Amino acid sequence: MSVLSIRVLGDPVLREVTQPVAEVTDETRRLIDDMFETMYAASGIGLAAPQVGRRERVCVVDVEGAAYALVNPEVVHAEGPKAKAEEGCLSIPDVYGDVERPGRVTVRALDRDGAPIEVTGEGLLGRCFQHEIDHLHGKLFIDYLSFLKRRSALAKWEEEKEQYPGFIRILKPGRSASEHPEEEL
Ligand code: K2U
Ligand code: ZN
Repeated sequence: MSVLSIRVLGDPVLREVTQPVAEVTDETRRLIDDMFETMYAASGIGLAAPQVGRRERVCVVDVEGAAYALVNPEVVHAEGPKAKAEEGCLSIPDVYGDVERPGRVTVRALDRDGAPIEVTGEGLLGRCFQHEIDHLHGKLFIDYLSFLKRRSALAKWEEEKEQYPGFIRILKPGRSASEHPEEEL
């Protein structure tokens, strides 16, 4: 398994709509495993394939130990009172904003073995499902911000992005911020 580099805002791949996976193969499983390792190295709770420069419709999630590999995921049901919470994105480091989303969603997908699954998530898990599935359709959390808040977020990103030449964020294998807070990932 490998820790991959993360593409950051400005890389056009983050705005592309991903391709459905026709068959879950060993190559798909290798991508999934690398995405989990990359997500953990970045102290994330979710990661979508475009964030590592890939165009397959695949994402991974791990919220408080509830870990899912989702191939061709789609939200088939959204309900409950809408909830607003602050979001960030591994592809837009150090930029945050409040996003309102349905409180509970049901997602249909294929798992790492290609078997159909249906999972319902609420709270942070439900939000993560929605954030990652948005990535697979070229949508980012900043797209939900008001005009003024998006302008402010993008102004901050104009400063932050200088740290990521080529829109590439390099991570250190096997390290998460919590283990090495003194080091920049
Ligand atoms: O896709 C990503 O960039 C990973 C996102 C997933 C996410 C964002 C907002 C809300 C829920 C999930 C995060 O950057 S992972 C970082 C993180 C860690 C703990 C709690 C929230 C976000
Ligand atoms: Zn994100």
